[in-house]
Formats: sequence, structure tokens, C-alpha cells
Amino acid sequence: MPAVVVLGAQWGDEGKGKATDLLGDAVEYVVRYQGGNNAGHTIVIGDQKYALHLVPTGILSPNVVPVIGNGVVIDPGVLLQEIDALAERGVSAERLLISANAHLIMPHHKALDKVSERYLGKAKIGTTGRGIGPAYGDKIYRVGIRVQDLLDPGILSAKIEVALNEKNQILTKIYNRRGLDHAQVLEEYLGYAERLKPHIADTSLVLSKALDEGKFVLLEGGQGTLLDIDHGTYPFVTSSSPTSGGACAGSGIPPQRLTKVIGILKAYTTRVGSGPFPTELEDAMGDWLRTTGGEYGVTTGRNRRTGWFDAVIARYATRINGVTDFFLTKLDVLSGLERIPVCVAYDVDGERHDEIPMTQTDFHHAKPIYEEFPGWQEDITGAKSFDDLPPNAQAYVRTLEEMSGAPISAIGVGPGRDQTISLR
Ligand code: 2SA
Ligand code: GDP
Ligand code: MG
Repeated sequence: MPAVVVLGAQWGDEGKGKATDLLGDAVEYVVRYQGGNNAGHTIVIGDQKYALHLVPTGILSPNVVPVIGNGVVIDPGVLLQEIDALAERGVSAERLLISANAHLIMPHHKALDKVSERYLGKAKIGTTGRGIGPAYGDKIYRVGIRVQDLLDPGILSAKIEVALNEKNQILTKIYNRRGLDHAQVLEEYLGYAERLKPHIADTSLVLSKALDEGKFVLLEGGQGTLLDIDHGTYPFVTSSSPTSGGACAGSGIPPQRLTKVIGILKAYTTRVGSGPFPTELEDAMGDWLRTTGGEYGVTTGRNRRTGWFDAVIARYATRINGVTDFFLTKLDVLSGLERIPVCVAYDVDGERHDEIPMTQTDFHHAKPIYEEFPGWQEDITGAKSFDDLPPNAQAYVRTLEEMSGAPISAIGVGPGRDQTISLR
């Protein structure tokens, strides 16, 4: 009864979508456990490219049951658009299950996300503007509206009324924006309810039974470890727990049932949005990494910030998540470099730190201490085995493995399903 977690070991966009998709044939359930349509997972199958936001990646494997777990926040309009767009391409979402306990993103959450970012000015988080933070805020404040509320129009109406009584005051009085109309919001969400009803389920029970029957459940994280609300670079984080602890809380699967935690690690580093990023390259080299790696937001289209591999962060991800294996992605992007720097520790105001500094202030002051490794010139996108890689690429992989503290079990050498080297 394997329950395997696939999660981001850096700041997201490590290639989790591809890694999850690759496991697709063996897996029977794929569960999203946190986040919402802020996530963007790209999967390339032959000449077809899919960008998924809310629907679990397992949707593309016909024998997989995709599950949206209780830890996710759902914008139902966006979910239905995604389902319709997949249907147009011949992918059915009929088997999709949605937790009755997942929370809904409401129109006021989206309005508040956008306007509060604008008011923060230079201090903004750089959110995706999808209403994620405000929706989780209401969840924690115990005033959220959940998927199960869609099943009872009376309750839904009352909850929207209570929410708008407060949120319209904030929107109009504090932010000088127009308030939202109760009848309009209710009508919109009752429309969604009709279509989503057949998918709503007690998903933690479904998953528990599946594991009892020996089925293979894959838990799919969005974003990454350093964007975790507790363990990330707060406040420049997302409002949920992409780490392995979050996989349990966001799915209802207890920790002792997890059999593996696969960390997805990019051969360099990217981040989108604000916040500290010690190895960031704000120069032509950074532009080269962005262009060569295609580092643009899948949800917002924003330029991703780019930098060298940071071993301090990789080690941290191993520790926080209990990573059992790493999948190293995008090694092909580094082909053609003479030398490749890797950050092995930080210099914080003259003091060496081998771990992430305890305070946010110190992390903002962290300067990377680099070791340089020789690069390789060969195109490696056709490599099928570790032996096919040039010696310097092999050495780079072994170095990252040693520094990160967990074995690398697969290497990505291109975006395609077949561009993966398996090491065990
Ligand atoms: P939010 O919208 O409240 O979750 O934003 C808070 C921070 O979390 C970051 N964040 C992300 N970082 C990387 N990738 C994400 N998904 C998209 C992608 C991003 C995009 O796959 O490319 O298209 O821009 C993602 N989602 C949230 C966000 O940048 C903030 O720093
Ligand atoms: P996710 O959010 O972690 O699922 O990652 P994204 O889809 O946001 O970004 C990863 C990008 O890298 C996508 O465009 C993938 O198609 C691409 N990708 C994944 N693995 C590899 C790889 O090994 N090499 C290359 N060149 N691209 C890859
Ligand atoms: Mg992404």
C-alpha cells in the first residue's frame, strides 16, 4: 500500500508535474493536498503540452482517480473551466473526486488579494492574485465557506451573507472598491454546485479504503518547501503547507502510511514573487538561465527569478520533509557552461552559516559561498542512462546528491515524458 509524496524542494516549479505524470502508470490515485489555482504544472506528452492548475496531474493517466483533498482551496469557476478545456482535448474528468471539506475561493477573496497587494506597494508578496491567502485566512479564522456548503442552498446563502457583511465593509471603506452583490454571488455559486455535486466525496475515507486495498496513492504538492507557511521564507510564502507534513493534513492520510517522500529538485534555482533568494543572478547569466530554461510562470506568465543551485536549501528540504529520494530536473539546461557554481553555505555579516539562518533578517543578509564545478558542452537531451552523461555532468549530479543528503533516483534531461534517466 504505497503512499508516496511528490513535493517541491525549492521555491516551486521544479518540474513536479512531469515527475508525477511519469509515475502515472503505476499509480491509482493522485491527490492534490494544498494550494489552489496558484499552482501551474506543465506536462509534455509527445507534441501535446498541458498546463494544469487545480486538477491533479493524474487526470492525464486514464486509470488514475484524481482527488482534490481537503487542504486545497478551490475556485469553482476556474476548476470547471479547466475541466471543460481538458474535455475539449479529449481528457475526461468524470472520475475526479473533490473533498467536501475543501474550502472555496470566493469573489471577495480574489478582490482582497489584488487590492491588498497593491496597498503593500514595494512590500508586496508578489502573489498570483488568485485569492489564495484570503481564502486560507478565512479558513483559519473559521469563517470559510466549504465545498459541502454548495450542497445546501440555504446554508450557502447565509454564509455568503455573513461573509459579505464584513468583506464589503473592508472593500468599500478601507480599500475604496465596489462591494459585491449577495444575490449575484449566490446565483453564480449555485450554478457551480449543480456541476460539481457528482464529484463531491469524503475523500479521506476513499483514500483510507484505497490504501487498505493495497492501492498506490500519490500525493502531489504544489509550490515548494521554501514557500511553506511555517517552514518557508515567511512572509514571502504561500498560505499553505507544501511540505510532507502538509500532505498528511491536506489529505487525511496519517504519517505512518507514507512510504516515500520524493523531493523534486531543479539543477539550478528559481523563484517567482518577492522574498530573499541568496543565489539570485540579476545579470546576463540570470537572463540566460531564464531563456534557456523557459522560466516563466505557468499561471501568471511572470518572469521567474533565476540563480545557481543552493545546497543549503536542498539540505533543508531533506530535513523538513524527510526526503527519501530526489528527482533532479532540468540538468539539460546547464549544458554549454564552462563552470557551474554551487552555493555550499552562506556568509551572514562575516559569519559562515551551513544551515538557513534562524531569523528573517539574517536570511536577507545571506551571501552565497560558492564552490565551482566544471561544466560540459554536450547536448544531453537524448541521454537514456547515467553512463550516457558526460563525466562532468555525472560528477555534478553526484556532488548535488552528496550535498543534498538524499539519493537522486531520477534525472530530467528534457521536458518530455521519455527524457528521464532512472537511477534505480
Ligand atoms: P499566492 O498566490 O498567495 O500563493 O502567492 C504567494 C507566494 O507563492 C508564490 N507562488 C508560486 N511560486 C512558484 N510557482 C507557482 N505557480 C505558478 C507557476 C506561478 C506563476 O507554476 O509558474 O505562474 O506565477 C506559485 N504559486 C504561488 C508566489 O509567487 C508568491 O511568492
Ligand atoms: P511544477 O510547478 O513543479 O510542476 O513545474 P512547472 O511546470 O511550473 O515548471 C517546470 C517546467 O520545466 C515545465 O515547463 C516542464 O515542462 C519543464 N521541465 C520539467 N522537467 C524538465 C527537464 O528535465 N528538462 C527541461 N528542459 N525541462 C523540464
Ligand atoms: Mg509551477
